[in-house]
Amino acid sequence: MNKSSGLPREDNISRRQLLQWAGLASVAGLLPSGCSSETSDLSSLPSFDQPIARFPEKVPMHLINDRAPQLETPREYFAEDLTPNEAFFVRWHLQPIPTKVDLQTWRLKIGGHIDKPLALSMDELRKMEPTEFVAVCQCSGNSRKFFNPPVPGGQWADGAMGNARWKGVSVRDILKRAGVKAGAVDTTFNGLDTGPLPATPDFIKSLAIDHAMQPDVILAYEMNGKPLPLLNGFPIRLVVPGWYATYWVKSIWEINVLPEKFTGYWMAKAYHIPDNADGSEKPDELAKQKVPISLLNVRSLWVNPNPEADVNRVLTGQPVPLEGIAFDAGAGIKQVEFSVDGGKTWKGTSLEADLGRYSFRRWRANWTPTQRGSYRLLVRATNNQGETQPMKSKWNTGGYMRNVIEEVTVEAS
Ligand SMILES: Nc1nc2c(c(=O)[nH]1)N[C@H]1C(S)=C(S)[C@@H](COP(=O)(O)O)O[C@H]1N2
Ligand SMILES: [Mo]
Repeated sequence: MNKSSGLPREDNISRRQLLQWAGLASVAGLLPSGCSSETSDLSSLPSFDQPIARFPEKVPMHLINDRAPQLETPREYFAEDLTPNEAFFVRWHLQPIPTKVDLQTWRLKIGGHIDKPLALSMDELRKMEPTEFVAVCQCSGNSRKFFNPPVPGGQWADGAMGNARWKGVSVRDILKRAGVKAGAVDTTFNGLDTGPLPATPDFIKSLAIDHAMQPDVILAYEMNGKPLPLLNGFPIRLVVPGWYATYWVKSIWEINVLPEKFTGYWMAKAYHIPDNADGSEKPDELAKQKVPISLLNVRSLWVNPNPEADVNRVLTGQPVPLEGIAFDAGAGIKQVEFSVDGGKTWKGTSLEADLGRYSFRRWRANWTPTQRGSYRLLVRATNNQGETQPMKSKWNTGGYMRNVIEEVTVEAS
């Protein structure tokens, strides 16, 4: 266990372990032909101080951890509005993770404080009225590697997020079928992963019953028009639009309604943030009151120029196409501005097609550098509630909710 957070240990990357996992996957018949776990000579991705690995159903991705798998989406994929399933980031806490699910025997069980316990097959779920929308799935610890002073946990750059079209069944419709009893308080969601020891707390998250009954909280069986990859939660995962991905429980097999608040480890201890407006604290003055993380804060990220490139060269007098994405918890992006003078003055960008309030919103602008030299470009999003991004980064021990204004340096010649 990790000393400070109590979260499962983040092992050092070892090739032996990667091969073990790949071996396990191939035994389960999951490793498509041509897949390899070699960490060399796999792709032409730009330099990044993280090894590259190829897992079943995935393109080569940045390997943050291999047991349990944590794979980061290379930034290039954010040039697409919908993140391809094969490049969608992966994060599991507990090993073993599901490597095979047989839909013949798989059932979704609904129990607890309800009138009628259910065990639904995938066919039955697919017969129910579907709901479909685009939403960002972002890990609470996205961009954690930029925290200063550094904090323990997966050292993600900005690729622990993805945007997908999710299709599935409202949790509400399922709970209505089961008949929620009066006095229901919480709803728990349990994935097929269990952990190596009986004492390891099972990965179970909960939503207040009123939240679970919101029509856009769904059990998704499709992602971008296809079944979910196993690593992203096949056969169904919870989609909680606007909320951090820790609630988006993968490979769900059990839902329970409780007449009291759920107090399991993953709600009572893990993924807590300081109980203040921006979830921040100081390294030498840690917050005394903490609360479970919930809504995404507003962010904008550069796609071009690329902050992870070794160098971005541009020419004076030539327009530079600026491009990136912005998103928030669902209020919607009002405007995205950029600055080329370190934040003294800001110019607008144009927002592209609106794919829905929970989606990435692409922005673009042109900028023509007039003088040679180094420029620090900044980008700042503001949502429809007036929330925007801070100039100075916030800090917390969890390494959560980073949304400082992102900068990228370009060299004009
Ligand atoms: N069953 C299960 N679901 C889970 C997790 C997990 O460890 N087990 N991790 C959560 C966290 S913290 C994140 S960031 C997302 C990652 O989703 P992805 O792997 O599809 O990108 O899954 C969430 N759902
Ligand atoms: Mo996460």
